Amino acid sequence: MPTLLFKPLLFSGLLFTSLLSYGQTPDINYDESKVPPYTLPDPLVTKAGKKVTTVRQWETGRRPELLKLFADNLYGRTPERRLKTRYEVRSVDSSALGGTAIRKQISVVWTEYPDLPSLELLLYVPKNRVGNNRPPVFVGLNYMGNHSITTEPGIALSTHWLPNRPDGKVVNNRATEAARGVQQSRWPLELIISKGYAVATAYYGDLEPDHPEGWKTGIRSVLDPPTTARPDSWQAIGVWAWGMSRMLDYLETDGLVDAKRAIVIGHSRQGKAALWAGAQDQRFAAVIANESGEGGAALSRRIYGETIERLNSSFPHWFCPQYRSYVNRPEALPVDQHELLALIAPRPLYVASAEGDRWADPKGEFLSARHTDPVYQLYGKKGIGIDTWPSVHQPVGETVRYHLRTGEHDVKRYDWEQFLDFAEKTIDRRQ
Ligand code: GTR
Repeated sequence: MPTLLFKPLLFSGLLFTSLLSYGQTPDINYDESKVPPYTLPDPLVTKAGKKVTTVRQWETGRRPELLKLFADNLYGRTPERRLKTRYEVRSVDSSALGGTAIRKQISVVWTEYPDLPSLELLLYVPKNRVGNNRPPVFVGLNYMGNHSITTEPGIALSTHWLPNRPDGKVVNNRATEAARGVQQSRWPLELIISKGYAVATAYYGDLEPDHPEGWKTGIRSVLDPPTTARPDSWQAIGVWAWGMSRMLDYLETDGLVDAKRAIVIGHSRQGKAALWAGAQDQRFAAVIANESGEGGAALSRRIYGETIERLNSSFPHWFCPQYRSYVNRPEALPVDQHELLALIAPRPLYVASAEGDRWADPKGEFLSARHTDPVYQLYGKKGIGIDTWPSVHQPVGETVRYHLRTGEHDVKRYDWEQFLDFAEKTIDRRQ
């Protein structure tokens, strides 16, 4: 039965793909002079047309209204039912990373569903934290398994489904020993630990493998499956965001870190998920979205790079069915992405772009961050503060910060250096 009912979703994805191949969808625009004019909705004006002028009006009226609009139209509704969990500590190594860190591996087991893959957490905590206070913690999902973020041999090789790799390091959708450290450049642990920050990560496929059938072996197989096929049914981005909140639930129970200073972070599709997690779950003290692009930080109404059409035809399992109704008409969306970013206010927010990542529309990401300023101002905070898109390696802004890095779509040491500096200037001051 699940398979049959899921077919309409897949079919609509195929339909959009075929429309594309018949040329009915405009080509991807990379020409700044061809960006059509657009008007953004005002985050401080309610659906009923009332102007929001106080924090109270924002928090009790407009903010919940916007959250619901994003659930209804993009990410789907996050189920309220809690899954029962058991935390099983698998290992503790108090001399990891050359003696500078404590490394812990914890399985989050979904006790009502013994067949559901566990969420495998990997936690690194610095030992050098000055002043004996507990460290803030970065919380983010990784793409290739915990074993991919470092070559430290004590890390359990993921046993869950992984996308095959042309280099033969993942075969038959299972990791091999050769896959250790394949994404270590994205997680400069020594740097993060040396600055006094902890890191908690897990493989995003533990929550839902990233393909259209992935829900069948993930959280959605037991929690609001797509067989209900509502326009606002949650999909994979919603599940990944939910999973980061479940990581935070665990961290609240672990005395090694300060869960009140948790920074949710994500790159690309995980940047979209991190923004949605931070918007919904105000326990996250700060949010970092690296090159999150369409459906993330980038403005939908600005036609440059990836479009709603391409996003949904390539990844029919990411966003709620309703989002597809905005293909080729982003102006009909009742929200735009600056309003998602504004839901982070007054907490620190970092939006990062790369020059070579035109697909994600770096300028659209900047403008989106810029247009949160009025909401941060309500709280007396300074956001981006300038209108001109900065040149490369010129970070701008205060509580909302932005940079454009040279190079391609990736997470680089430069990005982490800025994120760490930002964290130090914002949430780290709050002890
Ligand atoms: C792309 C997708 C982007 C971004 C990226 C990624 O193919 O079109 O929106 O999510 O994948 O996650 O690396």
